[in-house]
Amino acid sequence: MARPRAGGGWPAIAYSFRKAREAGGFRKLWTAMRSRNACKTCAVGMGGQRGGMVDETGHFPEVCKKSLQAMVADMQPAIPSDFWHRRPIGRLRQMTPRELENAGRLAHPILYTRESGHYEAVSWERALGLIADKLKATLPEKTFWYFSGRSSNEAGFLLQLFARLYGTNNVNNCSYYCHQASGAGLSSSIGTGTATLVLEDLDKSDLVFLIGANPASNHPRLLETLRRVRKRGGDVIVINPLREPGLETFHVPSRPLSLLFGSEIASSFVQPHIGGDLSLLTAIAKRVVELEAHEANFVALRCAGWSGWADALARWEWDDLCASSGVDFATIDRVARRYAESKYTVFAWAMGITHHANGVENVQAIANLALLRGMVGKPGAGLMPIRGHSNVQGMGSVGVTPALKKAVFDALESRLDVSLPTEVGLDTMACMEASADGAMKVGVCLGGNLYGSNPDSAFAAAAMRNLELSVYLSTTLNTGHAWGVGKQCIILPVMARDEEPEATTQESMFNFVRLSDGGPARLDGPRSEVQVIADLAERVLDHSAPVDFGSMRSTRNIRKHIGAVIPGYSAIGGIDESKVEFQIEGRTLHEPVFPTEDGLARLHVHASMGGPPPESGELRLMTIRSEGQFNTVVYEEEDLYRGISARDVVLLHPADLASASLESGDRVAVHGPAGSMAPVTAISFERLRPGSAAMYFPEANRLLSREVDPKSRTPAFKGARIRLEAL
Ligand SMILES: Nc1nc2c(c(=O)[nH]1)N[C@H]1C(S)=C(S)[C@@H](COP(=O)(O)OP(=O)(O)OC[C@H]3O[C@@H](n4cnc5c(=O)[nH]c(N)nc54)[C@H](O)[C@@H]3O)O[C@H]1N2
Ligand SMILES: Nc1nc2c(c(=O)[nH]1)N[C@H]1C(S)=C(S)[C@@H](COP(=O)(O)OP(=O)(O)OC[C@H]3O[C@@H](n4cnc5c(=O)[nH]c(N)nc54)[C@H](O)[C@@H]3O)O[C@H]1N2
Ligand SMILES: [Mo]
Repeated sequence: MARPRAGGGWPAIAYSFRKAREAGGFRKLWTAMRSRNACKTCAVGMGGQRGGMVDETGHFPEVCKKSLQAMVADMQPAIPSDFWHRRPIGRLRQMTPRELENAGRLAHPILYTRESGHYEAVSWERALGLIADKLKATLPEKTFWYFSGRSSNEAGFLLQLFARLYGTNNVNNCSYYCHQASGAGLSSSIGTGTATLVLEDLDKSDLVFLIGANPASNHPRLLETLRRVRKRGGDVIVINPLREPGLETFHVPSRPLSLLFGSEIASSFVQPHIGGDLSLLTAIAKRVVELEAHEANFVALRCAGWSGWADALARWEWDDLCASSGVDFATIDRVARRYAESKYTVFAWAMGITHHANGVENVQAIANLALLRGMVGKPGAGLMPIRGHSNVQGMGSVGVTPALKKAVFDALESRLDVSLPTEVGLDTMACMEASADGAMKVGVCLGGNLYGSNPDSAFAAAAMRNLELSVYLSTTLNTGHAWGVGKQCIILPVMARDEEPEATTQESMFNFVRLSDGGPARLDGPRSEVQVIADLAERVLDHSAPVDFGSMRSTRNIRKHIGAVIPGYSAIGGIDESKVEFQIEGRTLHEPVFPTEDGLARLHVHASMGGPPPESGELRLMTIRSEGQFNTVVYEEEDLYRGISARDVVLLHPADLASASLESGDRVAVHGPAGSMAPVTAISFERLRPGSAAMYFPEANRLLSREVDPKSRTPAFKGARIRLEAL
């Protein structure tokens, strides 16, 4: 039985002390945490030149467990060189994500060959030589380049440039498995793909919609901001099939009263079906119009498509909207009335919205609802995708996408006097499918865990097994290094951002660019990411490239290029002298003029309201993160706030347990579209809405199909249907 508890508080603090011991003392960890580097975990953004644990409004200390975990992981000693013989690949595959992460830091290049069956330490010279020879002997279109969001803007920019000069646009990042639907949806609505507001705007808002997000675990620093909204008399309406305990009450560690007594975060919870958001958001909009609470001038003068959308809203039947959203009319009416009263509303969302086959439509529906009352294009209100990795947004900005924006493409070609490939590049899932078809020979991954983050794990392993060479630039071991390996696999150990010899930059979800100073190397072996990329580029492009990659070992030189070619980034060119961090130009929308061709926002009409209802015996499944993990890296088996002590579980509403004649604790087999998992413990979780089941990512990826949203190519990680079988 689950025993949920409030979020944050003493357990988080006690945990800090435990972690400090592991890191070799509180002072050592404190110094590391306070160094002038951007926080390594989520994209709320922390640290940089204001010092660690300081947010964009200057609040200090802002701490979260995950940032401590990430830091302590980087402070581990090196994996000993005899480790690899003791652990052939078969053994590595038996290790849990946690054991792999705790094995230590990668400190020397390692080479795996299928014949030998294990990794072995090799010299940098040999590793880089092997990779360069292989790339030279391979057609560029038979390679792909995947980037996680942990690396710097400089490393991202350099590696995508190298890949394109080598000859391919198969360049993509983890955003395709994350917020791509937000970028695509927002661009189609308002002409820009990122947050329209800054952190300070939240301090002016009187209402926040928090949709499909669990920031208590995943963006804990936002909880202090939400606490302030509530304290000022504002409301936080949470839309989530699961009433997250951490969003009910959160003990903000940096606020003594909150720490002792806890702060209420959610004013109310609305629990749609998994995937019911499009209907729910449409229904709220319909009700706002019925109440005549929309901003008639705004939708008429600042938006295109008002009359078409108004007609569509009028046509939707209440019964259909309530049935497909799973929310009753009284609740929709209450939410619409509260929204109608608000002067400044912020709409924030995360993976509960994007991880669906209609993710883009979900995001458009959020934008529609915000535009309906003129909540985009003024201070204190706006649209706020809660981004994942600490620099995933920067990766997109600096060109880590299959297609470069035309302005960037032109500027790069003319500044560097090069011609770049124009073939259509493949997104992340397309690269995996091409690998499965045998059309890919080499995959290069800058960080991340492409295997672990993929739906349909058996497919992902088979796809990567087809590669002749897989290459990783990584800091620690993960399941991808065990399962996501080609005939040969080379792992190059790199430095974390606070070990880099030179400064690097990162972009937060509020479009704020931070400067990280770097710091002393903790270990002998790992190299700077940009140094490794420059070395490789020089070898592969045989010094014949028009670009001087040698000079790009210095991040300062890379920044000059970024400043010259990336829109809104010009201030980065002088940041080494000025040390002034900056807001990217043209992103924050405090005026209702939109960066579309005609300056108008677009209201979108949606023909259908998501997929069909589940068949009898089926449940909707969402795969979620626990408090104790960061993506595919699991730090603890326990999910503290939800009160779940193991990960091989399926959470079910008591009514669903009863109708399957099960009791909490029973063992079941879970059958999904791509595979089955057994045994799994069924757990009664009354905070879920009936008909919905929840399981943990990445384990549950074994079940999920490769269905993607056709408009953003994001997998439906939260849109699966499962059946249970009693064991
Ligand atoms: N501690 C920690 N922090 C992290 C991460 C981590 O793994 N651990 N990962 C980072 C990354 S890369 C990302 S992208 C973010 C992820 O941050 P989140 O998006 O908050 O994480 P998830 O757990 O994937 O899902 C969030 C919520 O969506 C709800 N949900 C699922 N399906 C639906 C639905 O159909 N509708 C609605 N309305 N809600 C739904 C779930 O109940 C859950 O509460 O966090 C970042 N920060
Ligand atoms: N079922 C299901 N699947 C999902 C999701 C879900 O909710 N459900 N979420 C999706 C989402 S939102 C995302 S973002 C993806 C995650 O996708 P990824 O970003 O690919 O995966 P991570 O687990 O975050 O990658 C962690 C690894 O990055 C490496 N690393 C850490 N720091 C650094 C660094 O400074 N430099 C370098 N070079 N490497 C570093 C370490 O080796 C670590 O093991 O998963 C997706 N998959
Ligand atoms: Mo993510």
